[in-house]
Amino acid sequence: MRIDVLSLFPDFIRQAAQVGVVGRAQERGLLKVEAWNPRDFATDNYRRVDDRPFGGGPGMVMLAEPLIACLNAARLASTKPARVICLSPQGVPLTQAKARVLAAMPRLILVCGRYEGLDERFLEREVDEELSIGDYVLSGGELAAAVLIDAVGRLQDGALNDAESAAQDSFEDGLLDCPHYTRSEAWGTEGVPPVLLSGDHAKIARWRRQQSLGRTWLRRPDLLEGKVLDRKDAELLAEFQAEWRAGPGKPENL
Ligand code: 9D3
Repeated sequence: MRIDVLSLFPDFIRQAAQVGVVGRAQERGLLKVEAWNPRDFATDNYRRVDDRPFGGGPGMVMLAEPLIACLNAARLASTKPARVICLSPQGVPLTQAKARVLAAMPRLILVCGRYEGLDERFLEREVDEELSIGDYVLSGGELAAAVLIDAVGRLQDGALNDAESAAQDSFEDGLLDCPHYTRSEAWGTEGVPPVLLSGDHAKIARWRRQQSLGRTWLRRPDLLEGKVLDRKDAELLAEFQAEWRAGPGKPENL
């Protein structure tokens, strides 16, 4: 898969795409990330990429022309058909389901906004969809693009080791992950749920599933909303809820 990114901070994108699983995917030839700077395609003497908004008001808007020229140059770098995505606070939310769809595409071109945003006509004419990464305010689209590249890059065939396998990911079955523990010099086994030290693998699997269900209920009840639990899961959650209501009863204890 190929991902081209239009950004006024191309070095940030290049750096981000060299880290961890995504960096390794690039080294393995599973993914190619290339960054393009719209400023390199500005034609005036000042290399301007922004201007004041029609109608007045505070802030600046990204000019269409440098973006169009930059997009055309990026398109010509490969014959693969590309889906053009703008990272924007006005976009539909990025989800794991969306990441899976995008990961199966041969090529994406990501457009990162700065200032107050892009000229709406560029969005209408050149952009296929707008994506947001959540309901908080960033100062530009670059971090959001890095998030999308990470989510999509790790889904490329061969990007993950067996241990990292995407199948066991928290969001792949719509639940939060269970707590994890390992050896500690300072704490020994203090505070480790005894079941994890019991060696009873069926009991351990049951405990982990119950923790996943319980934490999802406490922290992300929205994830349980549209979900039908089978008999076993419903039982595990009911038991968790009973214990939680009897016990300290505070989410911060989880
Ligand atoms: C006047 C209101 N604006 C500033 C507070 C709107 C605004 C413009 C541009 C807010 C943020 C941005 C820059 N953000 C992104 O480019 C962005 C983003 C985000 O802010 N949150 C979540 N996902 C994304 S994807 C791109």
